[in-house]
This record gives sequence, C-alpha cells and structure tokens, in this order.
Amino acid sequence: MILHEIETAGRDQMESLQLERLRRTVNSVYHSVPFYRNHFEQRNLHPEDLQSLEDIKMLPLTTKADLRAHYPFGMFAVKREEMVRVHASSGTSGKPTVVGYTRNDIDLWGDLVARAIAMAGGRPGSVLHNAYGYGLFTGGLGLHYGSEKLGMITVPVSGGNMDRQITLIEDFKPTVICGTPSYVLNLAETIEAQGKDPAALSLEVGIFGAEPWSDKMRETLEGILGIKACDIYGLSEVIGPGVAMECPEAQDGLHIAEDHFLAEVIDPDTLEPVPDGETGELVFTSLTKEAFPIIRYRTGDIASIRHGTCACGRTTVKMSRVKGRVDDMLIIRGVNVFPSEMEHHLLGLDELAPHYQLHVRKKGALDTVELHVEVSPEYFAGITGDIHHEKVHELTSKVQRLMKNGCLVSMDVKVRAPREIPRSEGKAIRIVDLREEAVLP
Ligand code: DLL
Repeated sequence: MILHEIETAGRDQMESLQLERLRRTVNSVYHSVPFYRNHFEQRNLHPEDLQSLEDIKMLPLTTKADLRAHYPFGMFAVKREEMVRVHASSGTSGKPTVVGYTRNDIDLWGDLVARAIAMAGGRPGSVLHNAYGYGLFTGGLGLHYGSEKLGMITVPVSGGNMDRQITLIEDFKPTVICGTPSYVLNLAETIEAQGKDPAALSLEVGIFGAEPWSDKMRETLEGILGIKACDIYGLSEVIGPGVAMECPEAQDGLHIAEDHFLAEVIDPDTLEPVPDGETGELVFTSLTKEAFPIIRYRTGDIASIRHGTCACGRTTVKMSRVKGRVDDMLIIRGVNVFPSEMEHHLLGLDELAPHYQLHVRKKGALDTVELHVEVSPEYFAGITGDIHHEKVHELTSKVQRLMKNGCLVSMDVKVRAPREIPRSEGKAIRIVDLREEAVLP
C-alpha cells in the first residue's frame, strides 16, 4: 500500500495547512475575480476576516448559474498567458461551464489522480486501460495524466469501439481499467456475448466514477470482471476526477484530497451545515488552484462526510458514495427517491439484467414515473423469448412490490427484452425526461 504523508496527517496539521491555503485562495480571488470581489463586498467581507476554518461559513456560496453567467472565461483568476488548458462540464441544458488550468494546476491534478490510482492499487510499470472519454470531459485526460505521473503504461482508448477495446485488453493485459461503471459493464457483457470469460482477463482493479452507482453494481462488476472496483469522484468545476477516491481496504466511502479541497455538507433547502455523517449537498472550496479557484461551490451532489481513521490508515475525511444529484431526485407521490437507490434493489433480482431507465412524464400537475427494466438473457431463454409470457406479468408485480418495500414508492413497471434498454457510451442516462412533450389535458 502506498500512503502519502499528508494522508495520515493529524487533524491539527491538516487544518492549519487548510487554513493557510484557504486564506491565500480567498485573497487571490478577492483581488483577481470581480465576481468574488463583488460578492464579498456586498456582505462587507474582507479576506482578513477569515481567522479560522469555521469562518468559511461567512463566505457566499457559488452556484452553477454564477459560473454560467460568466461564460466562458469570466471566472478565471490569472492572465491568459498563464493558462494552458480548458475543460467543460457536461451540461445537459444551455451552455456548459468552462474551467481553466495553469501549468501548475495541470501538474497538481496529475499528482492527485496519481495518488488516487495508487490508492486503488495501480503500480508503475503495469498497464492502465483508460476508457473514459477524451475531450472536454475531464475523465479521459484527467485519468491519463495521473496514470502517466504514477508511471503506468497508459492506454488512451477513450470510449466507443467495443471490439477494439476488447482486443487491446486481451493483447496489452492491463491490470487497471478506468471508465464509467455503466460503460465498463457494457464492455464486460459484450465480452461475455463473444463467449469469453471477462474474469479470466488480466484486470485486477476498476476505477469507476463520473456517475452514481450502487453497492450492488459494485458486486456485479467485481463478479463479472473478477476485480476490485473502487469509486472515484470529482467534477470539472472543482478540478475533475481525483477530488476523492475510495480505498480497496475499506470500500466504504471516498477519501477526500483534503490538502487541496475543503468539503462541507449543507442542507440544500436551508443552506445550513448538517452534522458529521448526515446527508446533504456537497460543497467544495479549492485550496491550491490558480486559474479557476472556486469558493464554496454547490455541487448538487447528495452525500455525507465523516471524520475518523480508516482501516487503510488514512486520516483524511471520507465522503459517502454520491446518492445522486439534487436535480435527479424524483418525488413520486410525495416520496423522495434517487435512481441509485432503486438500482440497489433492482440488481438483487436474478431475473433482471443490470440495466434500467426511468421515464418521467407529467399527468396533470403530478410527475409520474415508469420504470423500465430489462430481463437477463438467461431468464429470457427460460421463457422461450416471449416478453408477453405470463411469467413476465409475475415479474412486473415482483418489481413493483420490490420498489414499494425497498423505496416506498409505487410506480408503473415495464419489462423489456435483452438489450432493449440503450447502453451507455459514457455517463449512463437513467432518467428520460418526457415532461416537455406532455400534452396538458
Ligand atoms: O464526471 C469527473 C470525473 C471523471 C469523475 C471521471 C470521476 C471519473 P463532470 O463531467 O463535471 O466531471 O461531472 C461531475 O458527475 O457533480 C457528480 O454528479 C457526477 N459524479 C462524478 N463522480 C461521481 C461518482 C466528472 N463517483 C458530476 N459517483 C458530479 C457519483 C459522480 N457521481
């Protein structure tokens, strides 16, 4: 196991480092980003007011709308000559948010991702197959630079072209695979469909993130590929992947790179902090970034954080798995539910393949949800390829009961044949929003 000194630092040491870096960051944005200066001045705040880490609560929160309002380069804190790269977040609507990096930022990001890959079990000299998309998305290049920094032989495959992916894995014998969990599952199933055993390949570790996934999905991926699957978290606005990483020893949450990012959890409605261990919206402040420092950014991601020493020996604060995004939370007949919670229950049914989608429509003033699930090829063969078989009606009721008992929601369920639910090439689309198309009665 490779432990970095800072990952086992005492609380006092970590917090004094954070405070020093926070003060430097706040001072920098105050003098170089008009948006922050205006925000601070409206509240009569001066960087000198920041005397302790607790004082961060005085600073205003930053939202995605704030970043959009300064599209493309309005939030940058350095001169153009100092910048070497931009990335953009995968905006689902409107303009994306653009983030920038200096050479030092790129270097720091590489170090952080190298630390994350090493935490998961990547080692210099072995091969890393990187199936995250390359481009404006931070997944591809983020993992790429980290892997190179660690000294791994990096295969920049990106997404797409399954046959080539499979050939490269068979021939180059990577020990580490990186990609979204849904895409790597898609890849593993394609290998199986070719009559091969994915678990017999050279892979030992999976570094999966960029979308919510459940513990059941972890079991599925670990089983099918014969690997340890670890969760990696990050977002473009904060730096990209590498903000937090799960260790294989505990696999019960992700170690935040606290020496570079300060994490808070707030109640998304009251905006007040929630106690340690309670769920709320993650908020991050960057402590060392130059081009695009970010203060108290509302991520929209729902998780909790907790202090303590991990089984792996690290003392850094851990965040839970991300349950979902504030905007992905469905309110079905008054009950709040995230797709990842449904996933956890669905993946427990042998009759189903691990693919599902939620179709959201509007009926009058209410949202209604139809859950599309897919039968496994084995089950399909057993009902002699007939999706209208009476067994399918039984299965429909079973899924409905499961949702009712597990997630406390009643919903319509549609059982689909194998491969009828579209497969992901990157981030999986779990929610299909059909509300725009709704015809009002
Ligand atoms: O998805 C960065 C990334 C790339 C992370 C590769 C991990 C691996 P964005 O495209 O800006 O950046 O999307 C960020 O994706 O706010 C979360 O909602 C979601 N997300 C990222 N990692 C996880 C994860 C990248 N491990 C948004 N679990 C974030 C759940 C995740 N959701």
